[in-house]
Amino acid sequence: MSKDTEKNSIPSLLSDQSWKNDDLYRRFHEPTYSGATSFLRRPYSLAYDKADIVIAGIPFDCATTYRPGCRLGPRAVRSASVQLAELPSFPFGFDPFSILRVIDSGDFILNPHQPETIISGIYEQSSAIINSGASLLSIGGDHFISYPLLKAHAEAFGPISLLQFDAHCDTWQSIGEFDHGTMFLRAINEGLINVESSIQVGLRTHNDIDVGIKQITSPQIHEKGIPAVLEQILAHLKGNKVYLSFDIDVLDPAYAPGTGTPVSGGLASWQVLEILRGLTSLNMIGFDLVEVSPPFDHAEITSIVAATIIHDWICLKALQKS
Ligand SMILES: [Mn+2]
Repeated sequence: MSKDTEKNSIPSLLSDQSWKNDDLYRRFHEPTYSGATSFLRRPYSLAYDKADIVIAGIPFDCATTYRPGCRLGPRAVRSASVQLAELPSFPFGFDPFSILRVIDSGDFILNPHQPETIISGIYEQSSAIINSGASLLSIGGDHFISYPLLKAHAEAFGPISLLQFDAHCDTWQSIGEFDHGTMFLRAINEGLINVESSIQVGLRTHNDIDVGIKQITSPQIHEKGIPAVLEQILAHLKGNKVYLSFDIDVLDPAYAPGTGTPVSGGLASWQVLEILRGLTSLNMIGFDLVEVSPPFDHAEITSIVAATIIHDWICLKALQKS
């Protein structure tokens, strides 16, 4: 083939890289509307020890207090991630998968009809990934899943600094085993979290119990602006092993309607992304994004922002490695 013909030829269409691509540093263009979806089209694999980041869906929503549905979150977020898998990342301008090996390990196997197996099920499946040396990136599921995830991370890394984005503090007193508004109090009582070096961002609900975690509310973010808030977060977490737990309801319901316990007055998508993109200097050892409830979503608004937040977190990790 002559050079000219080569230049003008249309590249052959490929598809289904989620199961046909066996090179973790490679990705190819495929139609956004077709093919089996994995998160960002990353190959499905259980070879944890060959990966820098392992993505796992945790489709559990039996601890919700209001609207259920986030057991369908992992599937919806994977589906919404297709557009982000198409081009080099924005605003970073590079391909994170030329730097990091990222696999999608599918969903954790959990039996909601045997609730007594849920905590150990999440703990054991997440420990297997963490102990392989890879970072675990979990897609919920309701926020309760953070409790067994923190348990697994604290066992591997010691007590952790929690960076929590949320409309709710989730440190209320529990009235039962499974409650997505109480698991951080439980984690504190069990010594999984280092209270003095943890921080909650975007809160806009009240709790009579002050557990001692530093808080930045949504109104404070609106008033002070992003640079001032970022400065506080970075100063508080500097040098620590940070676990990022991101409840999508930190966003205002206008930006994330598809969630179980929406609260007005929250953050806009751009505010959240600006804060997140400023966290490059943090040592983030693990990450969960929770509470996306597709039955209450419209036009994939919530799933798209959730996929973007996760995508940007992967880019931060890539920036740190490059
Ligand atoms: Mn929460």
